[in-house]
Amino acid sequence: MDIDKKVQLIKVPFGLGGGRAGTELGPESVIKAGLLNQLKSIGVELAGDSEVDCYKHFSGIGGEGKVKHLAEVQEMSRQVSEHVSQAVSSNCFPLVLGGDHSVAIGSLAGLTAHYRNLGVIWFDAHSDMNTEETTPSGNAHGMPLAVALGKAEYKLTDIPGATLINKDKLVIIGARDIDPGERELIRSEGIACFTMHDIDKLGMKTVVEQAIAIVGEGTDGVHLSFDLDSLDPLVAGGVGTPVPGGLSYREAHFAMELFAESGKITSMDIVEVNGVLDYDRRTARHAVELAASLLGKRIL
Ligand code: HAR
Ligand code: MN
Ligand code: MN
Ligand code: MN
Repeated sequence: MDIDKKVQLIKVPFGLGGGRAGTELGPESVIKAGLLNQLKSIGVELAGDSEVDCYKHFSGIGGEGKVKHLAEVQEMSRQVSEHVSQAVSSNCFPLVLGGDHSVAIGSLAGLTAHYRNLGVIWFDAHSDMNTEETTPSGNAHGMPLAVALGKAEYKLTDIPGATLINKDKLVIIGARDIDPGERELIRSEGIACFTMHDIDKLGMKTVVEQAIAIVGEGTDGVHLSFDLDSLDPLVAGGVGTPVPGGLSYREAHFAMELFAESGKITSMDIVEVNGVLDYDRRTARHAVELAASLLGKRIL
């Protein structure tokens, strides 16, 4: 990133897009794990922080319809979009602390209001591309990319000022749990998706180079959305939907350093840290380290 940009912290204590209680504690958890001190120690200045006023209390009851808590997800996204948009207007780097991954709907909406050609890097065990028709769970955190690409009924363009993201400027990294409807969409749309298998074969260095080649050209901003479940559950077990066979801490950390070196990333989400399941805060501490590395922390 542009190191003289200040970071605007946007806390989104929202967990209704996921199926388990605890993700709404994510922002608090990541801050308690030392985010502010980390940023200070690497010389990143904080412009300020704001908290999105959303439904803080988890309710397992889903409500009507194919997607649980859709109305709440939509209202939260609209608000996150405003906060993110405001941060970009003030020439800040938005750092969004979720919350479950549905908060990224709001991030992407706020970003596309400013960047006409936004690139998106999506670290995740999942591909988050289910529609209302294909979702096996009804949980909105499995849908943000379908919303952003305009493939679901609920579309990013339902949020004032937003435009859809470009499927040719989206790269998924770390996937290993893809539903049938998502697989079809990834194939038919030709979306770049580096699965764990690809990472094993190519190595993280090549994967990141290829990702940067895709999003680095013809974009005016690049958002990096980091779902902590991209990490292996043995490393980061404090997430709601763990999937074995994930990224090592070392791979993820190296990827953040490489993206930092590219100077291309203009915003970031940290999502799916579950404050209840992450009883020893290990996952939150990893999140802090990874964010710091993306923002320019150097070992030497
Ligand atoms: N694909 C599954 C579904 O749609 C699981 C999605 C889990 N999503 C997240 N975000 N944790 O990546 O329900
Ligand atoms: Mn996700
Ligand atoms: Mn995930
Ligand atoms: Mn999850």
